Amino acid sequence: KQQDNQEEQVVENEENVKFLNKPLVSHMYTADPSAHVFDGKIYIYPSHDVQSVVEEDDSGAHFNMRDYHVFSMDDVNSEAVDHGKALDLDDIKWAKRQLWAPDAAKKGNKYYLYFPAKDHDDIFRLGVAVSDSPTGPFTPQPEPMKGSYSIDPAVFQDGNEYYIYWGGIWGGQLQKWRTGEYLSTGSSPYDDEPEDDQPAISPMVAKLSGDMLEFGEKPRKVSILDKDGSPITAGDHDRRFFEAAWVHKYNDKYYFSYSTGDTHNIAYAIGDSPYGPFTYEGVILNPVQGWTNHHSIVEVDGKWYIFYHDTELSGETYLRNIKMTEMEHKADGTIKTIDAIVK
Ligand code: FUB
Repeated sequence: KQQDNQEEQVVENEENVKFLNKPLVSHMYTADPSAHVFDGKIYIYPSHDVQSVVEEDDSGAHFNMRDYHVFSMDDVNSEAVDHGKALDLDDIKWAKRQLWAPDAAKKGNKYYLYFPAKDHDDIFRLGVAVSDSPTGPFTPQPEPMKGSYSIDPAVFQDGNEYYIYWGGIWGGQLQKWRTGEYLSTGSSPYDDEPEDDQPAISPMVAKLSGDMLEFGEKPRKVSILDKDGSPITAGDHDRRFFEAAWVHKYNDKYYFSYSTGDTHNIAYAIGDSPYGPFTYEGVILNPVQGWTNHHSIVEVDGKWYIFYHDTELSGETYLRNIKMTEMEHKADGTIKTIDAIVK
């Protein structure tokens, strides 16, 4: 029965051929698309993947990105327009390498680009850059956000409040911050993880300060719970948080979605507050081509869309291309699982 349902969902999703399996950008490699509607237009803030001379390793050092471009779309059926370089690594004093998955927010007439990068000690920090335009250029702050660490910032606006979520394990270093300090017990990114039967490492959240440039409060852990109220465990690789946090609100519920990393799902959990706890519900997007899976979810003209990436154009896991497809909330508030694998 469950299999029948899954097949039904796949067939329904295939009807949206307009969106499926079509790279939105093909003149350069793009990944980790964070999409927003600002002033009636879709803006996409992706990573800019490049071929690197850095050798591939388990910490993802070969994802050695050096700048960001911003793209816009007039509507979901129009082409993604490249607005050129919006921020360059050379202009970020504190950052040494690896400009990973960014996000953006608008407050008043200003636009804020949030991004992770390794500092000069090779520790991931989060930075902010500011612009008067959604497409940049963005001027980076001279220092990373105070007390920030790890990767994949995502900003969610709820009324007048802005919340920043972040974190990623393994190459994203979140497991090294379990004590509140950076502690590395070994050279492998897999060191420092909890035992399999212990609660998984939690992503983090904090309200942003009024000026959007710092955490406005002490960061909190985001709990992802099983239906019985117990935390998802570190050994539960099909469901535990890995990276790529995103939050959207639907019918007054908060949906926390994320990548499960080595099991390649975009999974989600539902809660009653932006701080959580969130109860695990299921998979939004089944594994796509390539190792990483990273998404954003946005409402455009009353319909919901998921932006994601795969490796259709290159076949290389670190040279990705962004895509989008429609996403549907069912009457009971759960989300239909999407299968977007390139066949
Ligand atoms: O793009 C570099 C990293 O790969 C991102 O920060 C992760 O989410 C994964 O997509």
